[in-house]
Amino acid sequence: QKTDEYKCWLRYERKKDLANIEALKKIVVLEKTEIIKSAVEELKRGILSITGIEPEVIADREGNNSAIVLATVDSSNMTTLNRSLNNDGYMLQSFTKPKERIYLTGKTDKGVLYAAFHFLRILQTNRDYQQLDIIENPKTQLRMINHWDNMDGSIERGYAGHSIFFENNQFILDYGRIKDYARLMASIGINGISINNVNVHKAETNLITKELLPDVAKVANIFRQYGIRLFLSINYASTIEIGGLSTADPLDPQVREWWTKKTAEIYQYIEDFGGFVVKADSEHRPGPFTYNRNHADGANMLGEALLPFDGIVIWRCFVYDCLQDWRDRTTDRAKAAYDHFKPLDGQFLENVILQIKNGPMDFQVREPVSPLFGAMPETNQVLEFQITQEYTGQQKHLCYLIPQWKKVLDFDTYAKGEGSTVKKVVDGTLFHYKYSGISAVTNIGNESSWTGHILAQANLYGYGRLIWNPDLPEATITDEWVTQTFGKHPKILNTVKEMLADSWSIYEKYTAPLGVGWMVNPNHHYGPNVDGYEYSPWGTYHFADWKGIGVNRTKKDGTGYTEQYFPENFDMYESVETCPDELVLFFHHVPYTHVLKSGTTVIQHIYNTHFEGVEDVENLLESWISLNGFVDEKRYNDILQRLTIQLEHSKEWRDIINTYFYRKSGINDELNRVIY
Ligand code: GCW
Repeated sequence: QKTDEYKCWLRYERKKDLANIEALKKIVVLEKTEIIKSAVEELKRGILSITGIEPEVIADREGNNSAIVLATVDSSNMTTLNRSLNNDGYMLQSFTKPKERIYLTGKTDKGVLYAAFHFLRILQTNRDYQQLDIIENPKTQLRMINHWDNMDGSIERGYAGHSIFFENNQFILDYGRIKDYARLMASIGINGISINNVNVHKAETNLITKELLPDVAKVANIFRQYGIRLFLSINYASTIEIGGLSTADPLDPQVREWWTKKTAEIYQYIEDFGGFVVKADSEHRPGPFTYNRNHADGANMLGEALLPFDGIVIWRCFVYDCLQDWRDRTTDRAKAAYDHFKPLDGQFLENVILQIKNGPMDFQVREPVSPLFGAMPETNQVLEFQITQEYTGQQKHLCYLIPQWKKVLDFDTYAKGEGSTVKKVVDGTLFHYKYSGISAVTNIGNESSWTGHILAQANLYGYGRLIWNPDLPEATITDEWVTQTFGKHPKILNTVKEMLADSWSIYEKYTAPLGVGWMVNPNHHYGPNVDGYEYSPWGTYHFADWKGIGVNRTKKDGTGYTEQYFPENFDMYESVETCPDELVLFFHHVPYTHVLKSGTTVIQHIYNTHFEGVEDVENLLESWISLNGFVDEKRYNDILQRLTIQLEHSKEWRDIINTYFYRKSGINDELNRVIY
């Protein structure tokens, strides 16, 4: 028996008022494909669970029966619909006369599957299913999930157990679990998943060998039934590690030939293989720099090999000097991705896509948007988010990331004048990219809840829903998730919704202030340590001394990072007057007595937010306790436990940060609260 926490938002809770609906008793299928089979299976499962009705699959072209009708546009002769639907799009329509018919029509069979999940969502969230007239097209083309799973079973930055794919350097092949995973992902529209860590070590380098490809293919087979293409992270130096060559020079003909053959071999096992995800010349991973070649040379070599098969290269831009000297104030890690990649605009093959982290540093609780978005009109771009909460509480703390991601997607780059938002860059419309999309590092593992913190399921769900349509309001996404996960009681809905909505800003309050980031313990990145990364080689500094804090990234007398933005944003960030408070320490070094736009000084802001943050966590805990009896005991207790830990650890953050700045600045808290 699968638990509620395992089923996540596909619980399909019983709804008494839906017990006797004619249309749910029969399913008409006009076309049979593997994916449509999955759609039928899901409808049967969902309808049975929600209504108690066991639908029967029948053939009925004429419409003599009340039924749900599954078809692609072509098989249903609705070819006029073709114009309104993109590749993964679909239509939901219902009629009550003469028979109750509910049409789930996809442009392709994938659309049919998405329509089935949408219909089940309607039933679960008590929306009217009798007056459906909905056309849905995903706005984002590549809707990807990246795993950082290693073959030994560990997950880099994983906070929910071990890998669901690997253990002891072998595939687990728990088909049931992988299938449930594929169902969850398809239900939110994910269409590509890379299954292994971008740091490709020895064991994972072998994923593209004859020994392991049969197992990779088995996972791909499951994904395929749910419209998901499988991707692999590859080792840039594979020609040396497993190819018997002495070089990985991308312009060496032997190297190129090796990749061409290797790629063809992969497609013999997996006909719809998605392609390669590549972390090269980054954090000690090999790459083309060794051979005095650039990233375009490296990426294009792989692109060429994948081109005949419609495969793509997802080349990451997380490239920077991780052996910096902290005394060197001219090197700025924030500038690195832009400096490396912008000059290469237009030099990449058509099936190469650059994957760019949302911010210029590394998934901090607050960062500006990476200036690379919008800066490369001739190069396909994919945005990378991090669902796993590496720097946002590691699934011990509640931190709902949808508000953060929405801010990124809505950010105006001004690349082509006003309205050149990040979402328009990565949906491909601003520059007419051939490929574009959004990726994220997943937060799942093999724990029964998939995500450790049950409320972190909301980040996974919300990610899929948001990238399907970046214009979806946060509240819509949250409502859907809460209702499907915990049922429709208004008290639960309102309470959980509010908890989620505030959680990112709460987390920000008691951790690193005003956009400066870091201040975590090195390596594992959990818990406060103000100077943890201060004198380290990673390029992660706050430059706090007794007078002030922050990184001067201005053109005027700083690192010049601000210049990477288009003029409107350059102006905003360059001047401390117009720089938004929440990022002021990211862009400027200011005295502790600097007065923020909010009217408080930096030092007082630090004290205030850290005290407030802990009080807010107390309130989160109170809110949750008020749901005792409204949520099943297991999930109630589990979440209670996490919130209790969060409260403890937020106090630690408060005290360590406040003490540090009190001692450094010597300035008292205006309210004379206890600072150690
Ligand atoms: O932030 C760093 C993480 C690494 C990660 C790297 C990356 C997979 O701490 O664990 O490596 O980012 O994104 O490549």
